[in-house]
Amino acid sequence: MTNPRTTSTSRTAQAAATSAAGATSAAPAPQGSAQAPPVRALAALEAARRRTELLTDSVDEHDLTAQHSPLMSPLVWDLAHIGNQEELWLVREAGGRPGLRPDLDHVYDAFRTPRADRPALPLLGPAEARAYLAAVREQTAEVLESVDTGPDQPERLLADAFVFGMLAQHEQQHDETMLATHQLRVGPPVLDAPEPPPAPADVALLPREVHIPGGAFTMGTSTEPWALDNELPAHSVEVPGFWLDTVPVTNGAYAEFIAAGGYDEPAWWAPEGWRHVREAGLVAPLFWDRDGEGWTRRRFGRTEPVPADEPVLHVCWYEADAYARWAGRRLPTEAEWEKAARHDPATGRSRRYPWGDADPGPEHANLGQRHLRPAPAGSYPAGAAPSGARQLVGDVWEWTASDFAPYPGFAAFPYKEYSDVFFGPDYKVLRGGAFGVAPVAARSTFRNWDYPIRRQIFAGFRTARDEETPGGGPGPARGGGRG
Ligand code: AVJ
Ligand code: FE
Repeated sequence: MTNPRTTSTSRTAQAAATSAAGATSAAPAPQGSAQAPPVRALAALEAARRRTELLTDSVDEHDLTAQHSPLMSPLVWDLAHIGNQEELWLVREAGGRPGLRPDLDHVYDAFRTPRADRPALPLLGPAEARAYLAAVREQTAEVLESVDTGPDQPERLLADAFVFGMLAQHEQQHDETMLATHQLRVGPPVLDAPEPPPAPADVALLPREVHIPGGAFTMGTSTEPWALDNELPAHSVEVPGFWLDTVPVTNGAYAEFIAAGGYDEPAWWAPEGWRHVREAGLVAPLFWDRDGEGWTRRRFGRTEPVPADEPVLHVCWYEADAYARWAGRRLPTEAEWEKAARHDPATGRSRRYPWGDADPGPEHANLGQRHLRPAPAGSYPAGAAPSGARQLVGDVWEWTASDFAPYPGFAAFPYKEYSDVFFGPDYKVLRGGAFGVAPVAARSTFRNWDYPIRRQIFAGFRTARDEETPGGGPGPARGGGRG
């Protein structure tokens, strides 16, 4: 392709679908992948790069360098930051090479300059940034050919090709961030993708909630080779029995909360949430607009009616928390969420994914930007957890009740600025991953976090209740509305 910016939008979207599947089509394996570490590493890095190109080649120079929201970096900052982190951690630190542009470190250090101030930095232009990423990737390929990535390699960055997996996940996380920038960008649509499959026939028969029996389960992991530091180590957690929504809360259920005056009733809101909702003037999820009695939403440059049966998206933690209280319920804790997503009561062990240990396929979960929206609530029966809960991985990030905290025995690796500096009460944990999360960065142990006021991330939620709390009862799953 000579000029990638002239490719049709549907072709670019198909490219995302292919890249997402490409990195993860390995045969099931109990731990990690059946592929040898270097093969898996190269495939994961290449899949990430195809997606980076899709997201940055689909807009013109102006859109690459503009700031589309003070919450986000210019796309061209994310682009070169991807290359700089690869140079820093893979080429220099793990590969022991001098690197290409150590002088760029301070420009692309996320901690030096907050997102709102990044347009003022002396950034590489789009063409320079693309050339820089290509040059770094050449060195990465040389490092991969010259090092031992076997499990017995004593250098921890290299064992099981961890640093390659870490950088593939880092690039994919910034791809997700850039997808959020695309969603915030105002202008004609440039991304396109096939619609997710319609809801399966049994959706109307699903119970509204599933029961997770009480007892200990293994949270976190000490064996997943590409797990990031905050997922380690595996440890036992006692979780009392509870009930969890079978599916995420839907737009239809959330619209009932709005119609019932949910945004005007302080009793439903945490005190700081009430202050925020008043000050910011929130009345509905981000990107929603009134349309007579109903609602429309803007999605990647298109305006459409809000689909009632789809998991709600672009709500902040305070909105999720208020909805749950209105519904007579609460958000699940992080431990409850992970137990529901991993614990197999038949064997007593924790799975890699809700459906088992096999890497995610298109039948399991809505991941990898194959689609540009969540699938209807109740989709992906093949991805169900042992409890019967669906869509725990994929579709929408799910807010949990929990603050972001280290597990017992946590040790920062390889740098404190990935997780360590964020631990504490300022951030709430999100789990499961959304439609724009790559399979390589989606696991039942993966932890995401953000401020409780943030709505630009692809976040929804589901609700829970204690065994002793009345509620639930019969009736179809409708995403945790009043039953
Ligand atoms: C895990 C999504 C909160 O974007 O701030 C990217 C991921 N860390 N580069 C973020 C990350 C460093 C991180 N989140
Ligand atoms: Fe980063």
